[in-house]
Amino acid sequence: MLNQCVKTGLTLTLICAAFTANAADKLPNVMILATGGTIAGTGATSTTTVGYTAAKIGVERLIEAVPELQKVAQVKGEQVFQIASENMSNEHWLKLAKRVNEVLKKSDVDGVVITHGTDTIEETAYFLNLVVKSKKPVVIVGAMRPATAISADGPINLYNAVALAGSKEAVGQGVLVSLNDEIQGARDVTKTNTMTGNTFRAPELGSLGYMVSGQAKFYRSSTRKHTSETEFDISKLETLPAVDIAYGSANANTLAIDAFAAAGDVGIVYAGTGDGSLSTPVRTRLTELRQKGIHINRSSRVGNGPTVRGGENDDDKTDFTVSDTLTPQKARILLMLALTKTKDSKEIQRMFYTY
Ligand code: DAS
Repeated sequence: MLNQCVKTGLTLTLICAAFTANAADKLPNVMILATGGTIAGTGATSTTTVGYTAAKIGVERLIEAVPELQKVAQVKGEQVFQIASENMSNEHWLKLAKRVNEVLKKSDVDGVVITHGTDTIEETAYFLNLVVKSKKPVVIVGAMRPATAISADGPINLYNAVALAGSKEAVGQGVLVSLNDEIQGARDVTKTNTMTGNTFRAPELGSLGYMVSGQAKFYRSSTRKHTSETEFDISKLETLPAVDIAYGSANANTLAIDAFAAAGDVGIVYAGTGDGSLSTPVRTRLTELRQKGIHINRSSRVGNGPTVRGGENDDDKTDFTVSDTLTPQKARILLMLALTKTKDSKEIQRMFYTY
């Protein structure tokens, strides 16, 4: 009798093990590329939610801290950088994008998650949205509280990001940003609050959907080209064209744009007031710089609504382009990539209406 029980027990164990192994085989394979930020941050106390140190915890510890990840994907981790994202540079982006494209080419990778600081997450997301050559999901995730804080949001954000990156629903949706149970598109997402958990919004154009108990629920898709439809190729680039942003205000002068020109910039994005308005001295100087060959993109500091061609400036006459609804920080990204392809203003403007 005892023998029979032992045999039955063993058989059941083997069946369960086979089931578990079989179920694990059915889970998507998700690669986590870690770059730093608050999600990997540590604070002096469990109530320290600002004034902590970002980029301290390695990717393996981030994964260990969320054992539930194993229920939604087969996860591997790689530490690409360990930086606070205010230090993200064009060179970091090129290295990260090349690694993402390399990983996504692997047949045993179904999606990628990038852990990232929240300060420039929207910029990295948009850059990757324009240079990743795959329909496979790429989800960028951060946290507004350090890993050491009470109710740290990193673990649930990481769980949602891995579930989203392994989901069929996210395929072909472009690069996504997911925090706070929301799914945001790379083109329109921006950080709207310096401190709170719901900071990532697409203020008027809206999020794409929600993460509901680890399930991706999409209600919208981006209308602009991205990822597998992009015309940009960074695979052979070691640097990006020098493009900087000048910020408009009352009493605006030309000191910043003069400095950019003197430094050899090939493009300047001007974050104008209102609909990309330029003070007279700024307009005069930007027109002169355009005539010297520097590409000028008129954007707006407002944060919502399109900067419209011919609205506050005769862009045909000055040969400027406009950023449409892109924020200045995203217009810089598109202008840099555009200048790797063309110096023709009409072609550049087409790109701003395409991506
Ligand atoms: N300094 C911020 C950054 O790394 C911390 C964060 O919010 O992630 O972007």
